[in-house]
Amino acid sequence: MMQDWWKSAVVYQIYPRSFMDSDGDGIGDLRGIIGKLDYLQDLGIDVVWLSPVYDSPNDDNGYDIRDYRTIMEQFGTMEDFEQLLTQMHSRGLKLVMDLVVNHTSDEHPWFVQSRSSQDNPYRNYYFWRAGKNGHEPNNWLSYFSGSAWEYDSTTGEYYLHLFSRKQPDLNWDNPSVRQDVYDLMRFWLDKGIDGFRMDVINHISKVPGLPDGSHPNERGYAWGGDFFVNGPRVHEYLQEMNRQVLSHYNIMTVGETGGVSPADARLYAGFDRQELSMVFQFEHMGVDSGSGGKWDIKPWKLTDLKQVLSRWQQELHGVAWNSLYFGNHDQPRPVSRFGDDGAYRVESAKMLATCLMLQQGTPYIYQGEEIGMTNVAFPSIEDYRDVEILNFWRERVEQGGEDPEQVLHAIHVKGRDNARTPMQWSADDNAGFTTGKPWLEVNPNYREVNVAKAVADANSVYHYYQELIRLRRQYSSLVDARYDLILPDHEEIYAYTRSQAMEQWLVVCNFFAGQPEFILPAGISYEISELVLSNYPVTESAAVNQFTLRPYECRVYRMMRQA
Ligand code: TEU
Repeated sequence: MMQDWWKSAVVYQIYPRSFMDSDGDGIGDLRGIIGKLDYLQDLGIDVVWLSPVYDSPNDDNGYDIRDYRTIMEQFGTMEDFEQLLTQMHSRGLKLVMDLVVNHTSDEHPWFVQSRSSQDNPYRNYYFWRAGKNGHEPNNWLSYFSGSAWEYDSTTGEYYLHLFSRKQPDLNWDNPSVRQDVYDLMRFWLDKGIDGFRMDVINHISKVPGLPDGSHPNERGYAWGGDFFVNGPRVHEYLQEMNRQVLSHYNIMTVGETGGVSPADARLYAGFDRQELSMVFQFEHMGVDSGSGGKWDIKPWKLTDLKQVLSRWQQELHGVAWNSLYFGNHDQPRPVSRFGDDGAYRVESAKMLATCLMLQQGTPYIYQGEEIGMTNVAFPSIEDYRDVEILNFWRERVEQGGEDPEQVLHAIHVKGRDNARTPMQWSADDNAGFTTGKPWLEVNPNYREVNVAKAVADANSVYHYYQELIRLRRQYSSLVDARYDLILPDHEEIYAYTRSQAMEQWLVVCNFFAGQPEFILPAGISYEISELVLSNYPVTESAAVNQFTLRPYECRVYRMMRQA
């Protein structure tokens, strides 16, 4: 098995709570996933990234782990897990688990011990500090609204939680923490899993002293990311993890690293770094956010999106590996965010997939993207479940007195539950996801948008994804060919080439409903061209030099130069 098999792989992310329920409790589970492995194999993906399935009180739907070595009861048993892994491997599918070790659940035994007394051996597994002048130890904001500190009356001190108050941050400066994490990683790797997605892994090293963030808001709180994002010892810890654990297995790792630049990514995922295989960057996820962050919605510009993605392509080429994604369990649905989820849902979903998956890097398909699932706009905050959404509502509406309609609109556009509505399998009740009451309501468009309908329709988004995945597998040049953006200033067309030896790919995507003229820039020479893929019927398939694009039209040409 090649050491870097993940460079040519296509990954499919499963959010288990919403994928398939086998026992009618309204919550997805492992046996539900087992029942859908043929579907995943037919799609053509190679790897499944499985969001956390460990025991958890589900304050953050499994990203708050209470026991790293047992399966969450709602998801099934360890025997179910081992059957899932065996059945995936028998189909040639690989399984990457979600490693959440920046923090645990506050119900994890380590934290239960740690909070019990100031001299407990586990006290320094977490960050405990005395208050300052009647306030929290510093002014950091949590990602989930409010202070990043929670007062605990048992010992009269505060503990740090960058996320929910039920997700206390682990103290990675403590060597015992690191060894216990490495042990739990080996527990799963020795079962035969094929790697880890590492949750907020670039947050594990905090600046000593935990200094205040600058520019506090009117309530006195500030972004503290300067003191925990890409912290002072993060590479030391990841290189130690690689030496002691990762390098002993033929696996892939992807770090979730919000706040990294391409230069940072070269340190985390450089071919010569012995840290991670690749990272998830977030710059392109910020093109529609203003200075106030994700909830400060601003119109996005295609030139910004092209500039960000192209910079990542060029600055990692040949030195580090890239991940490619538009969606996941934290992001709104791409077809609603960057495409058209109305009249041109099918065309724009295909176009977005083409634009993304033919770039250099490992593509990640989030469950439902392959059938063009869309955002949902529930009428009431009562319909939402995500801790980030509910804390945002409480802070802005209940405490801040802001306009509920405006806050609900921001949730409709950017809320994480957009991606967490149950997978839409059929037009049956609850979209065939469950025979019970779903933990989160199904998107009302499931009768129109579902797997059964997509598989039966040769022109569906699903069959187009199959074709795209086949294309990547057929042409190895798509793994290593160099990416070059063309028409950088065009506000409607995203076009790029991928070049290797005498072969050149031309990918042309119309991101909007207009009908712009594509003109091949001078200097791109070729002798032979072949239209390999498109999301519309194309008659003048040879006309690669100039053609008019239809709404959300994309075309892929393979061109050859003669020696
Ligand atoms: O997300 C980390 C992260 O950066 C999120 O705060 C993300 O930016 C935000 O959700 C976008 O609105 C990881 C997991 O993917 C997320 O599901 C967890 O809630 C979080 O860590 C804490 O474990």
